[in-house]
Amino acid sequence: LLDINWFTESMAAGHPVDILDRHRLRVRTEPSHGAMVPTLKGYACQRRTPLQHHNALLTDALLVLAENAEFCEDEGRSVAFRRAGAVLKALPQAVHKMEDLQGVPCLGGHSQRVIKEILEDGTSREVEMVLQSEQYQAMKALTNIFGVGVKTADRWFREGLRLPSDALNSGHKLNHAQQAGLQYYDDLNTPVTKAEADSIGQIVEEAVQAVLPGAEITLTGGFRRGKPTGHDVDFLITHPEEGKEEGLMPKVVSWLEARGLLLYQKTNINSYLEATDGPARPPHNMDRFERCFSIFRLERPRASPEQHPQAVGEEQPQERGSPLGRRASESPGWKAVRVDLVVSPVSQFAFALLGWTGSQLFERDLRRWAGQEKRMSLSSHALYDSTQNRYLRPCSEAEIFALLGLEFIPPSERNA
Ligand code: DCT
Ligand code: MG
Repeated sequence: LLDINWFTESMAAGHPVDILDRHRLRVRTEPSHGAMVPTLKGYACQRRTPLQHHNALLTDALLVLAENAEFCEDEGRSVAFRRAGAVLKALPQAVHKMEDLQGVPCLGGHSQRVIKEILEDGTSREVEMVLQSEQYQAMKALTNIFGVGVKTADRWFREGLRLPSDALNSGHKLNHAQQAGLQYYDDLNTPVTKAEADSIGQIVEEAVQAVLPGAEITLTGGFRRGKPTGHDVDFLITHPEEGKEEGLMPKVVSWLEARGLLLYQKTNINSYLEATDGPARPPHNMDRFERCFSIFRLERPRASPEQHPQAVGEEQPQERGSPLGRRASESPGWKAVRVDLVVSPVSQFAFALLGWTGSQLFERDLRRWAGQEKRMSLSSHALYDSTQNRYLRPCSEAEIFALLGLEFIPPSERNA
């Protein structure tokens, strides 16, 4: 006789189920012939996803399709390709044939066709076509401008703009973020290293201690997950005494500006109030912490002439598409770096830390798991249990995972 709990758990774990006849079901708990990992689970927050994985050829291809779908404002398709890529990152070995993927969840028909073609021919025609397409290349270049989202880039593309320099010469009125995005385009599209993130961390630490002794800063985002580089540096700031953190950001910003360390900044005030906002998540899952989007002016460590041979007279080529692009030789002393500063009251710190550590897909699946599997609502501020009609008050990331009925996944394995 069937133990229904065992059966549903096996289903949830992704084991294939065969219907033998109307009285008998068989759950295949052993890998069927050739299958590698039939037990990978369907939500990214149930899986361990290391930074280094074995299927980069496939995940890079799926990422191109995900980006392209995003450029076409087809979020559903984009997420489907991202989910397919994410599940491949969690596999313990390289995929060589389609049978290796038996029992692996999250692979839709389109993703499977692309994977099959790459396994057989080495490349996917569709991916190659996207990479060659004028639209993809232009959208990529235009959305790489800080301050330019998909909607703006799409409008510009329809008007005939292709390169960042076109945006500059088009006569469009650009907002401050876009102006900064164009001015520092090359630097902002050069990955930020961990060493640079650490240097910025020291500056932020000094600024924060100067204006609020006892405040604590934590490096979040990709660097907390162990990435060696990132597109920006994310910091979370709090103070062990609730309320002390109020009004902190403008003071930190003033301290930094007074020392000429900021090339750009825009601060949003904290607008989260549990009593008025309630457990529903705001649109686009944006949190409502006090947040500063900034561009730091980071002094470069002095290099000896051997390390920078071009410094002794050689011209550096200017990159194609670099609009106001400073040449490295024009201002070799510093680099523009995107930095996000977020202030959280200590009572919300665990949620903020979990929400700001990512990856984006890991976060998305945490929220989806909470809602669909647990009837809870998770944000970067709070966890609300709709069954008990009350907020739960965990004090650490580990407690949040436990309340959600999930095994704790450390940051280094949240790279979905
Ligand atoms: N985040 C999220 N949903 C988004 C955007 C961000 O949950 N739509 C969270 C997860 C990561 C964190 O915020 C910081 O965002 P990014 O800096 O964009 O991501 P990252 O993982 O730090 O990537 P990178 O290393 O390129 O900065
Ligand atoms: Mg980041």
